[in-house]
Amino acid sequence: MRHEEEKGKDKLVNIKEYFKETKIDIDKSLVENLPTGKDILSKAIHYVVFSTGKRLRPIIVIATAEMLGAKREDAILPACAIELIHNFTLIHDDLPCIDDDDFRRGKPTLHRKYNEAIAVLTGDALLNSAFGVLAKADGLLSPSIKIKLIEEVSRAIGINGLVGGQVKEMSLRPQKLTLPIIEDIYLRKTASLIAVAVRMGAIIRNVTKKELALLTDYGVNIGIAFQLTDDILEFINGQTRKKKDEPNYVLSSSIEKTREVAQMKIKLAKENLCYFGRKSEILSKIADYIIERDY
Ligand code: GRG
Repeated sequence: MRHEEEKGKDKLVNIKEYFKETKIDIDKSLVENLPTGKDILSKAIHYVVFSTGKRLRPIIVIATAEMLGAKREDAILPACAIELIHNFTLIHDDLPCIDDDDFRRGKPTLHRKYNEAIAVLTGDALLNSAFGVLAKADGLLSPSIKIKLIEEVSRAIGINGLVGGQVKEMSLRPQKLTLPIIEDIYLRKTASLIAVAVRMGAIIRNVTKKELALLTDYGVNIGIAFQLTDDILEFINGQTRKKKDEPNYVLSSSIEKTREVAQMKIKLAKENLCYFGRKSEILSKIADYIIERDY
C-alpha cells in the first residue's frame, strides 16, 4: 500500500519541471518566429523578449489546451503570440509618458538601453508580429479557430481591456484610489491578458460555453491575484517608482488584506476547476504558484 501511495505521488506533476520544459518549447518557437538580424530593431526585439521573463501567459495557453486534450504543437503559436503581446505592453508601460521606469527584469528598460522612438517602434513591431503569428498558416489550426483567437486577443488588449485599463489608471491619478477602483483597473490591465491566455487554450479545443465560462472565471481570478502578489512583492522589495501615484493595493490597504484577497481569488479560481476533475492538476498548481511565487 505504502509503495502504491508513493507511486501515486510520483505521478503528481512537478510544476517547476513543467514550467521549465514548457518554457524551452516556447523559447524555441519564439526564436523561429522572430528576426535574427544584426539591425537595431532585431536586436531591440531580442533584448526584450529573451531576457528573464517567466513565460507565464504562454505556459497558461499550453496548460489549458493540453488539459483539454490538445497537442502541444497546436497551442505553441498562440502561446508565442500572447508572449509577444505581453512584451509589447511592458515596453510601452515603461515609457516616460506612461510609468517612466528605468529597469525591467533586472536590466535597463528598452527606452533606456536605446531611445524612446526605438522602444515605441519595437512595441509596435511585437504587436504586429503577434497577429502575424496567430494568423500563420501552419495547417494545425482551422481558419475559424484562428479568427476566433485573433478576435479574442484584439478584444483583450483593446478599449475594454489593457488599453482602457491603463487609460483609466492614468486619468484617475493623482486622486486617492479606492479598493474597488484598484480592482477594476487590475481586472482590465493585468487580468484581461491572463484570462485571454486561458481562453485561447480553450478555444483551440472548441470547448462548450459552460467550460469556457468556468475557465474564463479561473483566468480572471488568477489574473487579479497575480497583480495583487506583484503589489506585495513590490512593497516587500521596496522597489522605488518615479510615479508615486501608481496604484498598489498594499499601499491602499495593508499587506495582510492584500494577501487575504489574493488567497480568496485563488480559492475561487480553483473551485472552477473542480468541473474538470483530476486533469486540471496543472492549472490548479499554476493558481497556487501565482500567490506563492517570490518574483
Ligand atoms: C498598448 C495594449 C497596450 C498596452 C499599453 C501599458 C499598458 C497599456 C498596460 C500595462 C499592462 C501592464 C504592464 C500590467 C502589469 C502586469 C504585470 C504585473 C506585468 C509583469 O508580468 P510578469 O511578472 O513579467 O509575468 P515577466 O517579466 O515574467 O514576463
